Amino acid sequence: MTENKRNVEDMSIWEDAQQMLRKAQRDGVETVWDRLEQQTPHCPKGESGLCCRICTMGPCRISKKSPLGVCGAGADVIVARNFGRFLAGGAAGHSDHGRDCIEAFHAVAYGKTEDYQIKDEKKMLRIADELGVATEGRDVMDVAKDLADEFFESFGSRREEVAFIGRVPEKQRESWKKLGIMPRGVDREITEMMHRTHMGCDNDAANTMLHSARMCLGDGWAGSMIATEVSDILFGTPSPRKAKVNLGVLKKDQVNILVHGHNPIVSEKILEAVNEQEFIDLAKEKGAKGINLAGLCCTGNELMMRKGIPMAGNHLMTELAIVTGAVELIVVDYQCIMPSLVQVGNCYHTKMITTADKARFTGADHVKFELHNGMEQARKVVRMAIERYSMRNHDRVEIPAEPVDIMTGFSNEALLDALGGSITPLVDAIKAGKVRGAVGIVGCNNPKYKHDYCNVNLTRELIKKDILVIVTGCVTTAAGKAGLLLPESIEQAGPGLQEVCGSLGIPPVLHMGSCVDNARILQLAALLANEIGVSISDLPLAASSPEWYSEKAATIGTYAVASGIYTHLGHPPNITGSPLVTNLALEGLDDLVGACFGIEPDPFKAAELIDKRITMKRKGLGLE
Ligand code: SF4
Ligand code: MSK
Repeated sequence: MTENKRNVEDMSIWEDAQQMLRKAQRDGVETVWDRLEQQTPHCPKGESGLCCRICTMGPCRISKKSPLGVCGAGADVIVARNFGRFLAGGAAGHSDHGRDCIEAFHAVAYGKTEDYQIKDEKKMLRIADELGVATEGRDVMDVAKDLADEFFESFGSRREEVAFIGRVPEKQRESWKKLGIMPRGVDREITEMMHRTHMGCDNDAANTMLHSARMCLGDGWAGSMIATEVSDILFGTPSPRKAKVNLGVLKKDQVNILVHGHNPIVSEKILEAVNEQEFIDLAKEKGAKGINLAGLCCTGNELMMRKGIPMAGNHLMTELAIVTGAVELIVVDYQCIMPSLVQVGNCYHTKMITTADKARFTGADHVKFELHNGMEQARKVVRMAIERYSMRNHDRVEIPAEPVDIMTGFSNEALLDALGGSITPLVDAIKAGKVRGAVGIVGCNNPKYKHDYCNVNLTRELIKKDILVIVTGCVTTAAGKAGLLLPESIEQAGPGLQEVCGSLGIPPVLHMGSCVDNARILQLAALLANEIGVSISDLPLAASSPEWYSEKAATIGTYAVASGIYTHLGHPPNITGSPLVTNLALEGLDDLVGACFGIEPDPFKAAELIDKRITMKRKGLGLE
């Protein structure tokens, strides 16, 4: 193992992370920060998007000396193609997650599983009405069957637009049609991106970028939105509740199980199993005081939003959670799960269990979850965790920090409830300047940054400026650990936001869920725009992903921009090798869709940048 030159204090702002980084060094465990050091400096051609591996006449690297690939493609085309494929990965991830949710819903509707049920029938009927599925006088399961089919249709290739487009303000829909970026089907747009970027197809960078926008809109307004809505139908629509966050949620004297990944289909069953008396008794028989379930990343967000299950950590905390030496088993579904978790687990007694055939990890045990056997498999996994408790070396256990309280569960339904049933009070607060605007801070961690430094400081700076912040994904844990997800944190907000949130009893930073739940933010933006009678791009809104790393985060940023929401990123995607693509992302898209990207690694400067944009939009609405 190479020695890391960075001090642990420079790696993360958190005490629990720093303590575990020191322990990892003592225990000889390699972490993501060590491997980053080994990989640095990164290949400049890859970083700027100038390496093309699309065919075997190449690979080609573009430089001043050789400005064209073997086929004649130049920097702009190569960068646009690479970026298009990068975004396709993100759109596919979210949307395939969405498809898995529909399959579960379909199985429930057709009586093919007893392990899953419709938990929010009211929401299901409301959405059926919204999408034109007949509900009047019909059996609920018949409605569910038709609604499942309707959802599947949004993934196909025979529609002119995906199902939830009706939520988008009309003026905006018209402009998407004119631009040719109306998403027709989730799978269709992803497939078309792969086709367009095959050698010898779309050799016009701007045209490829427009299709990127269309494909990402398909993710935001269909793949992700369906994932969110169906998860609510199957597992319940989140409502405000208390939870706890950081590594302190692990329990020294209990069997600790971590759930990691994204889709609640597996984790909800694990939660049910850990609460079964048979297993609690078994854990006690083995010398533990009970079974403790905690979440990581977005699966953690899903369980926390709906059930108040504690969150152990975000992306960069996943290895460090195992380093506590207190985790018997980590069970994963898919996305954002570092392959290194198997090796880190091997340094302790932690077993990793995979559950999806599409996300297997060499060295992990595979317990395949299917819709007809979810509960049976969950019981198997929980039993395995309990059996491993006797293998724990208690001398190597170190659990840092006391857990921090948070308030979670702000679905749009919950937010509307808090507002008294209508969006009007929020619109009034925006008009009065008490809430100057709203920003969704979303996404990941990246070891290139000091962990959570930007996520936390940007959030703090924005609420000071009377800007309501909504968090999802891994930013949630950052804001939570900083104490910003509690109503008491209004003291850190500007006077207007203090007044509004104080009167509603809500925090100035609202947790809206996981990565796919960014669709909730789109829906909220559309609600606001429709209430005021403008396009989303006219609103004083922004999005930000300060420490992003994943393809999915770039896709979210692109659907936010294409939907008219200015989006700040801490660092650019790998597009800087093409001035055309970079200019389009940073400026040109503004003329087309009313929003663009902004890049700024410093969270304090980023807050100024976002504030400027919000002020401009307020002026445009005649509000300032
Ligand atoms: Fe090179 Fe063109 Fe093939 Fe890309 S598509 S690898 S630029 S020859
Ligand atoms: S898990 S995409 S690291 S937010 Fe959704 Fe976190 Fe980013 Fe994955």
